Amino acid sequence: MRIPHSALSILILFLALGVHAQVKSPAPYGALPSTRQLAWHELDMYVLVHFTPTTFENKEWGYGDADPKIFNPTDFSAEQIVSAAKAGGFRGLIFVSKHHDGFCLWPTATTPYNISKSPWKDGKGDMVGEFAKACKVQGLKFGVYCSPWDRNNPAYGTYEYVKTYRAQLKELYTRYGPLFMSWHDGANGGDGYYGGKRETRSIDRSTYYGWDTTWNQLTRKLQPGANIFSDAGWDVRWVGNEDGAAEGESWATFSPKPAVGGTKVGPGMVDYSESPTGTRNGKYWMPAECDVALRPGWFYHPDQDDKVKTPEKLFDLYLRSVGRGGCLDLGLSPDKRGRLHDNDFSSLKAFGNILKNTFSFDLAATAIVKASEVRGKNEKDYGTGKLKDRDRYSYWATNDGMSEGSVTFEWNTAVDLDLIRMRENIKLGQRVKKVTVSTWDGAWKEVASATSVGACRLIALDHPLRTTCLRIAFATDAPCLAVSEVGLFKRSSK
Ligand code: FUL
Repeated sequence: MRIPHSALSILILFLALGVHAQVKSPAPYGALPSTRQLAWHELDMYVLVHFTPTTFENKEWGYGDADPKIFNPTDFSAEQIVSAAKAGGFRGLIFVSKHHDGFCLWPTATTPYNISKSPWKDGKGDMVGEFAKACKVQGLKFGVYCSPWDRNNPAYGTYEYVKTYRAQLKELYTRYGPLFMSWHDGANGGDGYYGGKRETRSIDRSTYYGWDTTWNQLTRKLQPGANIFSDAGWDVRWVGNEDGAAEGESWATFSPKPAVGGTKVGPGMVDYSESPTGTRNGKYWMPAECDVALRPGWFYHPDQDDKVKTPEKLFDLYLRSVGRGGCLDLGLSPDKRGRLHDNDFSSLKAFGNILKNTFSFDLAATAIVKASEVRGKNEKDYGTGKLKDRDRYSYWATNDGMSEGSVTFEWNTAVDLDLIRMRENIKLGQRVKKVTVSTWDGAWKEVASATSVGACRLIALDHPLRTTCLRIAFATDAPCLAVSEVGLFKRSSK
């Protein structure tokens, strides 16, 4: 029987598709990130800018009684601050639109204690707007921090103030375009000016603010792309310290527990003991934000001009935050001019150069790469080429039932490397529980190891390694591996 040519082509196509159809894609494992969290992971680093009357008082926490007239920057430039962040490789900026002192940096209808009472731009300025605009122009994402604690507001402690706080968020959410983050601090209640009463007011953190209502009815509705940051999420958790570092073993998954004596979790109400590590196979996808200031304080103080973190220190923090699957949130402190000091600018720029030069050349690209196995022998969808393509969501996978696997890299001539970057396809969850790095020297010799991987794991070797053959072995509790990147680099000192 003669089969018509067209039917034959269809048959061939069908068989070809059939072969691939046999390989089902891996099932997701455990808690998974949302679209807004995936976008957050892709940022890696952003900055947090503190600039309020507190800067002009040379304090860290304004009491709420500063005269708005002292807020008068002589040479404010959102462009300068945003361009410094950009030169440092930061992809977003959060502006402290209101700190604990209660002064609103935008012309709000919710309190007279705001920027319209300052001489800056004759009371017609809007600093939140200036930062939002500069970020848009320079391609950085924009977010806001609005302190729940307000040491100026006479109504603080009553329901009236909660309504005011919500109205402030509503203004911020509706005036400045899409936000990548809404940042909610845990510092709450205590002494303050409170409209002249100068007293101590305490609130019940678990009931006072009504966070569920605020976040459900305002944040999620008006800014669905904004990640909610607090001590325990909803989207991003505080890492539990202000040193900018997660633990060596760090999971994006987290099962937050109430602090001792409490019943709820939320801003200022969490047992921080697991915040730096997260919870392996935890209930929620709630990765760690690692916050730390470029200077010792969050606000500018002239006597800290020589205490700006060096580019090398920033790179070390990068390894401990981004390199442990979190994001680095670096505090920037404009001075009274409304600009970053030269020392801050130079450090950021030099750090950005180190990052660029370190990651510009991937030695994995020049290697012959072999995997212990490829899922369904389907090189096209799950082969080792996916490890090098810089797509965070394409991946090399093993077959189901194969919870261990390795990739080897071989070069004709020896290469020098001291930094290994690995990523999992986190759309399928955080799966890897162990990584072992070995070189071949007549036998495999282990040179480094790690536990968690997730969105990014950087292993910095103590000494540069000269080798022609490197093996990276992974293990998981999930039915199979789904690794999206292995990059091999040599650190640059500038
Ligand atoms: C803390 C605040 O109390 C600090 O003043 C600063 O804003 C920092 C980022 O968060 O908890």
